[in-house]
Amino acid sequence: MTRRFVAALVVAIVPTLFEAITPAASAATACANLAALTIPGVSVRSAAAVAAGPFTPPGARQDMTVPAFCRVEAVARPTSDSEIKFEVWIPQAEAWNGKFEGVGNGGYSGAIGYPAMAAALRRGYATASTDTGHAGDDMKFAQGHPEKLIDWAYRSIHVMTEASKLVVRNHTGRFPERAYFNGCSSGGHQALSEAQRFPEDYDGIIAGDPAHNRIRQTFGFLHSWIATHHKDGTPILPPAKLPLLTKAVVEACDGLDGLRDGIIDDPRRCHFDPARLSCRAGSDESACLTAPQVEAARKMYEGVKNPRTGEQIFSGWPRGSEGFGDSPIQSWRQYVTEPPEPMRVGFFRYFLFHDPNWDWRTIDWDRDLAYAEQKLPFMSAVERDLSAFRKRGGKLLMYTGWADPVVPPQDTVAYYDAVAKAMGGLERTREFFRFFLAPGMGHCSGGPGPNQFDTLAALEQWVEKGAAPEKLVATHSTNGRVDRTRPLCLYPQVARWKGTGSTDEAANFSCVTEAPLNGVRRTTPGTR
Ligand SMILES: [Ca+2]
Repeated sequence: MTRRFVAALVVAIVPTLFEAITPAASAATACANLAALTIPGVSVRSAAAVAAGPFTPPGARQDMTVPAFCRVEAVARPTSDSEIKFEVWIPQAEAWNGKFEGVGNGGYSGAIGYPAMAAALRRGYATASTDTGHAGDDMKFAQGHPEKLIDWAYRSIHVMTEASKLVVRNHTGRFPERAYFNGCSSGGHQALSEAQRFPEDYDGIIAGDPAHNRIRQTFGFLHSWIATHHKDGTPILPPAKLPLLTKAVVEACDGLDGLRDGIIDDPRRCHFDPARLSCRAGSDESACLTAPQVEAARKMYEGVKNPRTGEQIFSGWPRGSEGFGDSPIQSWRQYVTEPPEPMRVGFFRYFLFHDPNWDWRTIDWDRDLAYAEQKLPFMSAVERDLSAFRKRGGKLLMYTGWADPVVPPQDTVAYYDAVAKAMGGLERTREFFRFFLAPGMGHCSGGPGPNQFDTLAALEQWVEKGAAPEKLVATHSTNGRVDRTRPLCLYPQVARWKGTGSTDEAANFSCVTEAPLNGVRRTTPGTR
């Protein structure tokens, strides 16, 4: 053995020994050493201490303010075709709360969720996020790459979670005491997938507006696009007609919950018919709906049925979600009326039929749905039996917006009802899985209803202190100023004004159980 080689060996070993004996060693030194980690199937690309202050994530236009942390960039390759990029951020020893928070993605992602990681870090969490195994939101990534589709569907979050806990352990000298997952939209899908498939990964899971009924949701998008476009692909419902609809819906149904506050508490109780906005002969067509527009809106509310069996394939979108805000995602614009082709048509072209020229006009709602559910069942996360997650002591907190224009809340309600039925009833299910609906909230945030609330704080209390959340207090802000607070009640309870005091203050509301719905279809069958 040459002297130089021995010297190199000593240099390589000494920091490892030093770190093992004194876990509170200089964060900068220990962080850089993480580059030499040898987790099977994982390559660490870089490990470096980041100073407190402004941090500009890759690809971002704006910087974020962060506390000092150890930044680890890594790639996981569970299969030869996998390339799952992820990052692990670990606070400095004195700032670390001893816990880990995995954060979720949006859409088909292909991007690490830096803002959510920064939020976790500021709360003292070690945190991780992944690009789910490909770059960008384009669905072509899975063309000829079935393993990459599995990585996106569920594997990336799991391998990120397992590897990240090891990275945290090797940096701090101990595994996180608790692990939480927090995601909305596709992140909500990931959250439910973790509870169903990898119950050991997380002690507590937050699933927001979950797009977990993915296959049927995609059929729902296709149906909604066809319903709102002419055969030549031109839109039937122009942008200006959407707020017109919401305004009329709210006028018609706001009072059904007993309080005229601009919010429809439960859109399932609202049966507004768009024909009430029908244009009369000679009327100004900008302020009314033409016959095709009335028909398009009706189909949006009705959802898609199997023409052979009559089965409801996927629920329609709720009344009140048509156009309640200026942003395209605060209306049907982003996912339904504005895309030049059906949203997620790539599912059919690249995932299902392997036919890049597939024409949406050829859809067979019966045969093609059966084929999709047979070929790609792993794309959805609709398992109702959560007993493994319950058994390990896991806690699951789900929420959604009653005015969500992207993921219909009726489908989320249907999933919770189905789980409650499978898991021994509502009371037994609430022991580990609680659901909160936010009236007037859009997709994950925004909307006329109170839409900001701290799910992580509630989940921490539940997991760590055994204090199960009975309600969440939500706020609504205008131009950064809170102008209304309201409790979000434990499903199926609803918030009712006590009859005195301001209707803008949560303290003046109580959570009550309402009479069950009559004659209203409550569930989307076949969510499995
Ligand atoms: Ca109301």
